[in-house]
Amino acid sequence: MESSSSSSSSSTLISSKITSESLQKYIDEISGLPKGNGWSPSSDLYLYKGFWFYPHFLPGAMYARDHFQAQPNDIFLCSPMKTGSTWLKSLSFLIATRSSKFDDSTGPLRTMVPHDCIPFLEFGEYYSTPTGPKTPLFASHLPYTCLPKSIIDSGCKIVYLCRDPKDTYVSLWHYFRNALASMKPGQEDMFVSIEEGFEYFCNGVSSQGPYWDHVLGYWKASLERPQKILFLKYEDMKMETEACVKKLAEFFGCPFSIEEERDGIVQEIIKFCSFESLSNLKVNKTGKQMRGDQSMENSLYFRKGKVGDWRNYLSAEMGERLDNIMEEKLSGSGLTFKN
Ligand code: PAP
Repeated sequence: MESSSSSSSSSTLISSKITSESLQKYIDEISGLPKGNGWSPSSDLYLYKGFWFYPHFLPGAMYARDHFQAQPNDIFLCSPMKTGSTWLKSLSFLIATRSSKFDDSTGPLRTMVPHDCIPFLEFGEYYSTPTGPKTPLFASHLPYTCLPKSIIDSGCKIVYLCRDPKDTYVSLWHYFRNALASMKPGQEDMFVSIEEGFEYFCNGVSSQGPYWDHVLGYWKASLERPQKILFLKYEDMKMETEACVKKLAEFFGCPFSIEEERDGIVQEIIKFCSFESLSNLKVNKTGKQMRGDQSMENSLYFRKGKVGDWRNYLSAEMGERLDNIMEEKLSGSGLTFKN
């Protein structure tokens, strides 16, 4: 599964071409957007095309909107935050690079956090060029309607991953609180309580929220173009990992051969990408990433990796309330998060 040279050149374009002039243009655009509470006194959310974003997501997203030229063979791994993208990226990276020997293709994942193995569309300013095997894979947290037009026009394939909103919320709250503690020690005390953050989430005010609109955008698109958009849920990936990995390989256009299955390649990929295995790699345990001028621990991407952990943080009533909101918002769509 080879990357088109043009896809790697378009990604390079994003990383290197946000000049201070265009950055200023985007900063001006952002400053004109409606603001919302960003869950801590030091950050605001901005309403862009109907979704709330932290400002560091936006210049890259706007640059991609204006300049990103997708190639038909590019494949996008899209997800709202904290729905399992680290896991999806690892699995997809190994599926796509397995033509080199398995030990060779795991190489980059042994030394780089999975996010650094696949370029992030909207993180132009943070994007570092992957040093491992090239793939046609890109990642994005952007809602469907915020994707650069050329991705849709070029008929690119998209894998979308979402997760039960209750676990997503709990994961999101911990991630931002811990990231604050890691990057600005002491400030985590000013972060919203889990109950307060829940109110914001239920009102749609969360990073790339409303969560239900993010999910619905891709769900509807996947119904319209099922051959181009593969819609996955974290819970299904947990329960039927092998079936999901095979589905991914088929969707990417590189199904596992009978020989590969016989040789246990599918199982090797699953084992290498399991929570236990990835979270215990040195790079993910003790490594750090630069985010602008601040460093952030890679271990923040690995917390528990469990289904149903929300029960340890939210009351049954809170869970029911969010379930009811989702049911109402998704009604008539054919999509449900009920177990
Ligand atoms: P991101 O939005 O910052 O990229 P993302 O990877 O989408 O985060 O989601 C993180 C969640 O996936 C965490 O869930 P938790 O907070 O409920 O624990 C994280 O633990 C979980 N996760 C990370 N790696 C794996 C994995 N290999 N298998 C299963 N879950 C994982």
